Amino acid sequence: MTDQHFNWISGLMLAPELGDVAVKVISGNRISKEEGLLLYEKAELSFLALLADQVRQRINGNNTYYNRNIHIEPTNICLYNCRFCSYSHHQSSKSWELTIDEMVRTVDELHDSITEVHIVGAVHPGRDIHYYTELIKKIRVVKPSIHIKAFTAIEIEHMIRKAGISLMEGLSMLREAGLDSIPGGGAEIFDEKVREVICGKKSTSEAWLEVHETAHRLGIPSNCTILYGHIESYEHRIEHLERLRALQDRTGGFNAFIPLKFRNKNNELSWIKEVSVLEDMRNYAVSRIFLDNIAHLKAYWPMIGKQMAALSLSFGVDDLDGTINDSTKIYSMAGSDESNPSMSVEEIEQLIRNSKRIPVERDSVYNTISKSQLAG
Ligand code: V47
Ligand code: SF4
Repeated sequence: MTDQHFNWISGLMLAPELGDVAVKVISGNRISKEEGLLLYEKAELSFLALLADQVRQRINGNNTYYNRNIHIEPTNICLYNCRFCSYSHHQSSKSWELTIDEMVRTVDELHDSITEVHIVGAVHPGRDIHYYTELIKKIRVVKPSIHIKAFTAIEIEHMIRKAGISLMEGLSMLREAGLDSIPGGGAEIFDEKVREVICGKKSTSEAWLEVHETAHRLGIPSNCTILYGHIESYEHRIEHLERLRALQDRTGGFNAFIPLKFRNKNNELSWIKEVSVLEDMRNYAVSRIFLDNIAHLKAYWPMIGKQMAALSLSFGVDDLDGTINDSTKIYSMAGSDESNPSMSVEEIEQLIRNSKRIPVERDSVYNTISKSQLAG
């Protein structure tokens, strides 16, 4: 810790225990669950921003990452009926499913500059792993080098269970078919009592963690998420982060953490008021400070809107996901701020430069594809 840091901490009117946390964070030491909770409950937002910024700067310098991707949602027909979900056929007047040929055609028609296809949909009761390995293999044929990031742990657990094989066998099959990584969805909140209320029938937290741990052991990296701002408490959030941090200590397989803000339109939890933007920023900052072993913190801009995503860069965020196309229904139906989520490379880079950060186009595992200049 430098003299400048010391002067900065001494100059703040802090409760002594917050001063101790600040010293730990600035010295690059890990904070405990209790200290994480203290930050959620007691710390001023400006203090959190300063600490989160220190961690972001240490891990990622001034780089802010994005990639060129497309989202495909295969179906809205779902075995489960999560109460926060606005997307599944239970909440909609229409059930729909894309055929393998339709999805492959979408990928085939993509411009070559798209580097990643992200595939997440509902848990279709009739589709098992053989269906999905065929989809991946066919995508590989038309775009051999595209990165395929597909299926939440919940979709994976169901497709493998339905086929009556082990997780290790199923994930190996997906990898051999061409799956490159796994997105972070389906984690929601790990506390089983809260989970029971908001998505009772869905796979357990243990199952979610087991899918990711097994994938990491097979060399398949993944992302992780939290769904926050519904009925959970700060204790539940810290407990969730702690379980992710512990898994990351064992495997190192998580690339990025993505906090997903609960949106309340058109679902069974619509009576819950959405949390404020200040709360979103508090959550980004505490996540950045607590998850010292996950390199990237992603703001999923189609969910919170472009302006809030820009603001989040001052609260620990270093990744804005991708340029994305306009087919993302999971959030638009839940009331996200972007009804037509797409951003051109020029727009995303300008947004990053306006925050005095360096735009870096990345591949799906955070290798640099191109790096722009700060000025602009
Ligand atoms: O698991 C569903 C969330 C997730 C709502 O890995 C909702 O790069 C808020 O996997 N309000 C799926 N959230 C999304 C997902 C994802 C998204 C972006 C990036 C990545 C990545 C993964 O969407 C679900 C659930 O947590 N969700 N409904 C809602 N009403
Ligand atoms: Fe199905 Fe996913 Fe919606 Fe739950 S969140 S009902 S698993 S589509």
